[in-house]
Order: sequence, then structure tokens, then C-alpha cells
Amino acid sequence: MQNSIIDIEKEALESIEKASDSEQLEQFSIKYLGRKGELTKFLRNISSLPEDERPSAGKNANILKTKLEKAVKAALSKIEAYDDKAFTGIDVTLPGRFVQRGSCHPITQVAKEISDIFLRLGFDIAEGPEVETDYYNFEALNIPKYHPARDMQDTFYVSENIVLRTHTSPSQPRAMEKTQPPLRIIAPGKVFRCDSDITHTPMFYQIEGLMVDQNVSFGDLKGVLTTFVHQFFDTQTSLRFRPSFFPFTEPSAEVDIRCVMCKGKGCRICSKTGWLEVLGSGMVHPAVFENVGYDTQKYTGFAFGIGIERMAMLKYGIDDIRKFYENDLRFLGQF
Ligand code: 2NM
Repeated sequence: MQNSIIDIEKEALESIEKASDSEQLEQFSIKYLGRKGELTKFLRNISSLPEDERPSAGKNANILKTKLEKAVKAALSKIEAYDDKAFTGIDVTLPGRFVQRGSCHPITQVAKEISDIFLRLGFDIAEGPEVETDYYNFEALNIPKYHPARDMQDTFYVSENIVLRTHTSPSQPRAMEKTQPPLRIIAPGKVFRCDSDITHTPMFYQIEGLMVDQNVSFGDLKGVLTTFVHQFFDTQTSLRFRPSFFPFTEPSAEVDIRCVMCKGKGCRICSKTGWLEVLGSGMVHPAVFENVGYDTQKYTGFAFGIGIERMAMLKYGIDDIRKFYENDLRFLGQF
């Protein structure tokens, strides 16, 4: 009887080795381990053995059973890895599935386009935190206490002296404190104002620029901003500089361009004026230079601020700023 178990083992292991697909293995399992299988029969017949042989025969048969089950499992996973039948779902001659390519968000694209123009003009990129101190967001920029821009209705306050920056200008006193002139920087990034309608979102993007050196004049400001508008829109676009007010510049000027839609005839986009306001600018107020320790007798500078969404809307004829932030792929996929 002990011999017969050794025979079963030899025979079984050989046929496992030979099995070339999962069907053969299944047949094998039935033949040896199934309800009427050889090993099962052997176990069932143990009671007919002489009493002294029964314990070791039972023990050996059970050891073999475990061994065979393990061998079948191992053989099965090997076969599955190579089994031709497992690959029937793939036809390598078919064309591949189309994978839709992603693209940069239109605001990211326009921000990069604007930055590239200024980088070519020799400006460097300066950055600062989105959660900013009251000092850099207001005080350093000559925006006094009780100025309307500080009102809770416009500004998101984190605590008494911490705000979400309302413009990217605070990056500039931060940069000026670290570097003496000459300085040419742009500060792109997110800004936050408590405002929401078809031309305002509570978060939007700005690029503010600053150039400081000896003898920087309003003429330099006009030259740089004219070059910018000509490169961003086209060289036929005319500009006008209109007097304005900002606490951090004096004099200050708003820059308008000829309406990109009607070319000045007057339409809905330009409210029949023929002009579109595109950015704010001015000569940096001496108080700002004093706050960062620049010599106001020696240096002058100009600064400007551009709203990125507004530039993107004018360039692509988009009428509602909120479209940028609805994550509708039918809209975003067009850029
Ligand atoms: C604007 C308009 C005019 C501006 C000024 C400064 C700084 F830090 F140099 F004082 N940064 N940005 C500025 C000037 C921003 O945005 C409409």
C-alpha cells in the first residue's frame, strides 16, 4: 500500500509537469484530487489496511494531497502567464485606442505668453506668498489705514494683520528689500477679492511689472507698454494713456487700446466708446521707495498691473469670466 502512494506521487507530478494548458490541469485535478480521484480513493480505503499501517498511510496521503494541491496552483499561475488562450482579447494588428491629449488652461497659456514678452524685454520673475501680511499688501505700497481697498468687502482677511493678497504688487517691495537697483521684475500669480459677477471672480490672475533705475521716465513706461500691447495683440493696435490714480504711483495712467472687435467704431464690447481699458500703470511713488530703503534722489521707476483673465477675454472674444473656472471641457478643449 505504501508503494502505491509513491506511485501516485510520481505519476501525478509527471503529469503536472506535462500539462500545457489550464484544461489539462483541470483534468489532472479531477483524476487525482477529485471526489472519485486516485488519492481520494486511497484515503477512503485506508480502513481496509492492516491496523498498524493505517496511521502512516493516512499521514503520507494527506501530505501528498497538500503537495499536489500546491503543485497544481503553481502550475496554473505559470500556465496563465503564457497560455495563448488568455490573450484572445488582444489583436496587436488593430489600431490603438485614441487617448485625448490634455492642454494647458487658457489662463496658464495667456500668463505664459505675457510673461514671455516681458522676459524678452529683460524682466525677471519675482514671486511672493498668496497669504500675505497687511504690511506688504497695503502699508509698504502706500495704501494707508482706512483706504477703501482695505474694506472687508473687498479684502479676504485671515486675521487682523494677515490677508489673501488683493494684488501681486506685494511681491515687489519684497524683491526691492532684497536687491538694490537696477531692477526689472514681473510678478505673476493668483490674487483674491471679495467680488463675484460676470466680470469678477473671487480669485483671478494678475501680472504686475516694475522697473527701477537711474533716469527711468514716463517715456520708458510708454515704450515698454506699447511694445507689450503690440506683441500681445498686433502692431496695428493703437494705445492711449489716460490720467488715473493709484496710491503707489504718481503720476498714474490707465492704458486703453483701440477696441479689438470694432476697431474703434463703437460696439457692445467697448460700450460704444471705441476704447478698451487693459491695464493700470504709473511712476512709482517715492513713499514706496522710502519703505524699501531706495534712494529717492537717485532712482525712479515705473510699475504696471495687468489682469490676465481680461487679456484672455479680449484676445479670444470671451464674454463671461466665469467660463474660465467652470471646468467645462467643451470650453477648455478649444484652447
Ligand atoms: C497697478 C497699477 C499701477 C504697481 C505698483 C507697484 C509697486 F510695488 F512698485 F509699487 N507694483 N505694481 C502698480 C502700479 C500696479 O495695477 C493696476
